[in-house]
Amino acid sequence: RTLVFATNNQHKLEEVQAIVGNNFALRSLKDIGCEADIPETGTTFEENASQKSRYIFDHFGLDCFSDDSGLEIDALNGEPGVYSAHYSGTRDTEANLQLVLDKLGSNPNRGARFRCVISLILNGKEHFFEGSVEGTITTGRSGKSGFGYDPVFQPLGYKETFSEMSAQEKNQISHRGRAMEKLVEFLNQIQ
Ligand code: ITT
Repeated sequence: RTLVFATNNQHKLEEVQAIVGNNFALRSLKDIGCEADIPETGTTFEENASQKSRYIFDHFGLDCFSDDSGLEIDALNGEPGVYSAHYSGTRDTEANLQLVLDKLGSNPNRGARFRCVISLILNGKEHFFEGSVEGTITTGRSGKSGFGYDPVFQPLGYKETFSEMSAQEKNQISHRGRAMEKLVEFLNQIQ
């Protein structure tokens, strides 16, 4: 089975490729010649995930899935949430991360979660898969691997941030790993 993964985020693509392995072939937006900046105008992960997968289905007629994800911080009323990719007004990871640290300051309430919603369109029908991981926002950055807010996110029950973990360790407990696990299980059941 071949599926398009509707993302422009190379890190998401690598994480997801490692999860699906040889189970099915992934095609990127580049592979199908899609250079459009797919509009994301929703106010929920579900809406944005739908917009991305529907765009591919409507324009290319291909089976596909998309990932909309982000970081929800309790003390910031769930921000950055759907605005995680451009919280500071730019897509600069450093600036976004620094804004989160500045807004939290020395606030002792540092609870947060990563959420991921996947929209799969198979034969024109949409299915959703969700995953989340609880944790805390550290006071400074630690680690080099991963992407986005990984250097400041410490999952519950662990002493390391996502950036201090291997890709495999992160995938085992992450929001994306959990959502993808459900998607793979669904595909295995119907084929
Ligand atoms: P696509 O829409 O092209 O898939 P994107 O990066 O714009 O790529 P989103 O709109 O879903 O994706 O924004 C997700 C943002 O949330 C991402 O850019 C990171 O800032 C953050 N994020 C999501 N998952 C993350 C993870 O596993 N580790 C660190 N940050 C993450």
